Amino acid sequence: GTLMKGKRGVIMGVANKNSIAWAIASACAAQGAELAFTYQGEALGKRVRPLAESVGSELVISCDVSDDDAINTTFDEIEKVWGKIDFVLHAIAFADKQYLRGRYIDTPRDAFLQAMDISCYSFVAVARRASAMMNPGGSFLSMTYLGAERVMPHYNVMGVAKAALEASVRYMAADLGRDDIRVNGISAGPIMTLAANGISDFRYILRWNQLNAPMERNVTLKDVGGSGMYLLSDLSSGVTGEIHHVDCGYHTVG
Ligand code: 0WD
Repeated sequence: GTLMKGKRGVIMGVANKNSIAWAIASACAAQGAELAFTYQGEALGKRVRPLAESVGSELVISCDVSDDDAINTTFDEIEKVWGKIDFVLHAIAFADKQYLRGRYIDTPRDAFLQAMDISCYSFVAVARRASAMMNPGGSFLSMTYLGAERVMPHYNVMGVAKAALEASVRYMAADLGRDDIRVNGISAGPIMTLAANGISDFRYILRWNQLNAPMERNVTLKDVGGSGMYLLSDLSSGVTGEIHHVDCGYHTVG
């Protein structure tokens, strides 16, 4: 396809081929988008580089989003090569695994702040820097989960961080709308990725969703890839400040 021909975007948060970021990146590349990738740490860099090369990407940059200097340096580097960009995917979250179990109220201050910093504030910091080099018609997208809206077992501090992320999406959409830049989130159903592995009883959550979702199955990487491509492309040109559920309908019943 050619739906994203002529568009340039930055993909943040690929850890491996099962990452949601990679699914969305592949869908965008298949529609002709030109991509840059950022990753956290050299261990992941080794996994990301071949994936990036497979879609013809030459911009593959290390960026720890808890570091403002790293964010600025990364986008400076991209600006030097491309000048302008058209979209950014933020598919990054982190909370200390130790607190993705047990009682939410036992979350210590430092673990709370770290989850908020990496899972919510980083999207704001990225959008501030990246919007300064974004063409009109641009699009920002982040990833969230139903645990932002309701209590889900073990999601705990991440649910609170995702609630803040979803509110951020709405405020960011208000800030950037006049520049014809859109900001949205996808609330994905559970998918077995590296990050999901950190949540205890994740297999049980997958099974529960499969049994109870209207579509009687779990969402696939391909499902999320397609919806992500839509929100990053001009197909969704009138959509902003939206949290779009891609969960086989589970949010309507669960
Ligand atoms: O069921 C799921 N997998 C769902 C995931 C359902 C709904 C939402 N999501 C969200 C996640 O919360 C996250 O925001 O989707 C996003 C992508 O997650 P993923 O694809 O499930 O997970 P993964 O493939 O592990 O990629 C997330 C990556 C990290 O991987 P690990 O597992 O090593 O933490 O986020 C990156 C890292 O590569 N990351 C960072 N990148 C830059 N700077 C940082 C950081 N400080 N921290 C984590």
